Formats: sequence, structure tokens, C-alpha cells
Amino acid sequence: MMNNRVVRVLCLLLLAHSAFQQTSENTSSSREKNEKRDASNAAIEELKKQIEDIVLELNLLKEQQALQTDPVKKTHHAASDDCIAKGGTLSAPLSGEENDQLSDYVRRSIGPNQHVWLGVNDMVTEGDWVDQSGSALRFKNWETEITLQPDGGRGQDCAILSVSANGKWFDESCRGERASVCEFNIV
Ligand SMILES: [Ca+2]
Repeated sequence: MMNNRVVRVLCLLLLAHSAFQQTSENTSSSREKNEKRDASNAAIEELKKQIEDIVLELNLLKEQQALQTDPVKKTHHAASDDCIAKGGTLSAPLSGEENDQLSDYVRRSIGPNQHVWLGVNDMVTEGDWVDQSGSALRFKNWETEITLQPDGGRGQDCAILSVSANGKWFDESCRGERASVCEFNIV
């Protein structure tokens, strides 16, 4: 998909380049020169549009490579180990924007009624929610309008993101089995 786009842009670039050369080398009437300049400008505009499209596609590819869904349901511990084995970590959004992106990504990759494990837990000290490195969370997105999460106390020390609840978080038993998303640093 990307390769075809790149080839098309290269062709347009060559066209624009030769149109420029013809414009500057041609000694014919000024009207013909103007026409050629117009054609050349149109080619450049087209080129700009193609480049913008490529940037959009590239960003989408980056997102797809940075997040990888595992639809197989497993315990929090198993999901975390599997991410680490692949060189990543269980996903843990650091902002509302990242949370929306993750929720969107899960909806598109495995469906609208899914829940995924987050790399977020309070196993060590009840109520102190930390990421997989043990650092305090900078961002939380608990569901608090209907059920006042986290509400599971000592029995629920792992967090899930619920796509059907618009990306809100719930605490769950770590022994439950859920799908998961690994996060990779690729930039
Ligand atoms: Ca807890």
C-alpha cells in the first residue's frame, strides 16, 4: 500500500521536475510558458496532497505498530509476561488522548464490547495504583459516575479498560481472564 503511494509520488515529482525544465528551457511564446507553468503548479499541488496523505497513513501505521492487540483471554500476570516477552509492556495510557486512542484501537481490532487489561495495579499497597514499573500513575480514568471505581478492595488489584464504557477503567480480580494490548516504543 505504502510502496504504491511512494511510486506514484515519485512519478509526480519527476513530472513536476520535467515541467519546470521545459518551462525554463523553452523559448516559445509567453502564453505557452504560462500554460506550462500552470500545469507545473497543478502537479506540485497534487504532490503536496499526496505527501499529506502519506503522512496520515504513516501515522496510522505507527499507531498500529506501537499497539498490538492479543484477543486471547488470559490472567493479568500472563498477559503482562507475554507483552514483556515480545519486548513491550501492557498498555497504560498516560493521558486522556492516549486513553481514547487505546479505546478506539481495541474497538477497531477486537470489537465494541471488549475489555482489556491495563498495565495498572494496586497489588503491593491497597489503593496505591501503580504502573508496571511500580511508579505512581500520572493519569487515571476510573468509572466514577455510575459505580464509583475502583470498588473491589483487596479482591480486585488489576485494572481493565472498558470499550463499551467509553474507555473508562474498572478494577478486577487479577486472576480473571481478559484480552490485552501490548505497547511498544517504536519512535
Ligand atoms: Ca485493590
